[in-house]
Amino acid sequence: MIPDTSKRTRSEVLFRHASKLIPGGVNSPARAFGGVGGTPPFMKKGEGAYLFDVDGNQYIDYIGSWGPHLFGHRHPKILQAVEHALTIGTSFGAPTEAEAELAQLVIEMVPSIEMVRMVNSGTEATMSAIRVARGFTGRNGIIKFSGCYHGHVDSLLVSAGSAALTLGCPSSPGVPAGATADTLVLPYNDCESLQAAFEKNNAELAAVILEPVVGNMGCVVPTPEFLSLLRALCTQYGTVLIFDEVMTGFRVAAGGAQSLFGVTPDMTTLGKIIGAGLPVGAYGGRAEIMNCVSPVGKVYQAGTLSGNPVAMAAGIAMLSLIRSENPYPKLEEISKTLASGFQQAADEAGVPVRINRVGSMLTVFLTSQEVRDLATATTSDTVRFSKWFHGLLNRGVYLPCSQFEAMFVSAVHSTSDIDQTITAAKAAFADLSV
Ligand code: HOZ
Repeated sequence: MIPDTSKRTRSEVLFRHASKLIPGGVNSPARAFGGVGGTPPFMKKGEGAYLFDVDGNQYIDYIGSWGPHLFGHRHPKILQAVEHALTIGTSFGAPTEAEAELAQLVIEMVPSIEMVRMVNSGTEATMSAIRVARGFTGRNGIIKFSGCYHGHVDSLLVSAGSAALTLGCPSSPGVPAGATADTLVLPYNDCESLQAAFEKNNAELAAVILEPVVGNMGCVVPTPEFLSLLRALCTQYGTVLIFDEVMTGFRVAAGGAQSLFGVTPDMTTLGKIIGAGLPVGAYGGRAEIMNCVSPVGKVYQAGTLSGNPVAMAAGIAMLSLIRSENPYPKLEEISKTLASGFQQAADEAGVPVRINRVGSMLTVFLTSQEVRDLATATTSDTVRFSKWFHGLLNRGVYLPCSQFEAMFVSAVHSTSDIDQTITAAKAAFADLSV
């Protein structure tokens, strides 16, 4: 039976109240429902593959806190590790053994990382990686790709994806022109413009940064030619290749997208999963580059809460679980079933869709065009997407609230969760023709 989760009176009251106190009622714009309209459900609790809102509704969760809940909410091993850490202390501002333990796990699991520095968010990780790449090369230029989002770093907040795109501020006011003067924006997957940009600017280019599978304009998959050209050009011109694996790290494979596609970046940024839902980010790479970071080198980067003992404990538990459980075959299988169920449901309703998927990251684009970059992603019918999204939400399925985000499947989604989602998707697609 499909549940009815359309009554959200308490959430509406809380949202109105929060909106008087917090801009837009939210602490991060992506969750404000700006791209789909309506009121976001206020959550009371997560458990396994489910979220429960303050009105007593239960949802099958495909956001998983935008990526980190690879094993669902409140996995006992993660809770145990956090509870133990709490008995020791919440923050010392001094080194602890757990920091090297998590660093060791990251280095062993991600092929290109020889040294790593912990920070508190993906934004901090990308901001720091850019600074280090500039310090290492002595150059200022950066290439980023339109529709990729690397957190709200000034120099990268140009033609950005995620909520910046959904809410119509891909290049934000408040970012001085000087901050982005050295940022060159190119279309994703476009080998010709990449080659031309390097021919013209190679002496200036400190770094190229990209999401090696994009999540922030919806899920967009890189072509093998694009990735290998990137690697070749960066090697040829001494430019630092940065893979932003904040979403893909430990998500698409234990070694991230770089292990999946067999391309080795010089630096990698991580987030989400390495904190198991607590605020952690990290950046790492070749030792030669990482040794530029203070206090060994002169590139300054710091943080009182970096390497926080509670967050480190959660991260160690998460990466240890990944190693012991190897969730990827199951994630692949259920995500594939989900994607083909969505496709069949759309076909039956006569709704053109394009589904992009890499492992447990996927997006249903409401367009008939192949989606390979921002221009093709934005051919999607966002009005129809909003209707489909609400059709699912009202039937107990919680998807990312924008056409330009990826959904995440967890290893604790059951066959019956997937079946229920497909049944709800069918009904929501059928609503579109009404
Ligand atoms: N940056 C996240 C989506 N790509 C959204 C973060 C949030 O609003 O929680």
